Amino acid sequence: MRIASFDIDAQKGFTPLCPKELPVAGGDQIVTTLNEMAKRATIRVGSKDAHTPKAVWIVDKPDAMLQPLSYPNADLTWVAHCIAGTKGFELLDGLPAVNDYDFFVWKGIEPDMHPYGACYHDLNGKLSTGIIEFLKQKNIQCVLVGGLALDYCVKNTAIQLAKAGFQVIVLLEATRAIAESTKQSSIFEMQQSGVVICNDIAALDQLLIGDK
Ligand code: VGL
Repeated sequence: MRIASFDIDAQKGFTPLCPKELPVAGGDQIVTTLNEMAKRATIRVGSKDAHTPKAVWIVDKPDAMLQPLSYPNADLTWVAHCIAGTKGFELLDGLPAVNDYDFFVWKGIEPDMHPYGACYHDLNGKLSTGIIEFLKQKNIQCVLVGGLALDYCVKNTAIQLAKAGFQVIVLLEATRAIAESTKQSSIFEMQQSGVVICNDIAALDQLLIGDK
């Protein structure tokens, strides 16, 4: 089977290293597992949030977050995170340099577009980032998924990939959720879309052996 490994938004802005951004508990502890995951794949791809300080969805305080907006492609308010050129924009230490990935997506560059999934620049699955086309061109059948955060960008990317026809495996040890409640509902939603949820590398290896 042709396997790709996808590091979704594995950026410092989603970890306690950047407490003023969107610090996901344990977000900085996924690097070893992401690197192990990539050893099971022939192709490694990644994405980053690449936001502008002028984005329309930025609010100053965490308690003003998650308020609905009426922009077609920016649905909620968030505190500033992963602003291009800042520490929060950097990949976690221990991951490859961006240039060493086989394909890379920068998303959320437009001030009024805040996509979650890494496969499309908009919220409606219209404007491709090119990742699906790249994976298909490389004859990839299965995509291993990890990164940050499970309940937003990882979930949406996994579902987009499943809809595009890939077998998708989300490795829980390689991701962390912003909140426990949305973690459980996200796992359910992904499973409803045919995504396989796997706890750790040992379980992933069992699954991959079974698929051979
Ligand atoms: C994300 C919330 C806001 C994510 C991005 O990468 O999961 N979550 N922006």
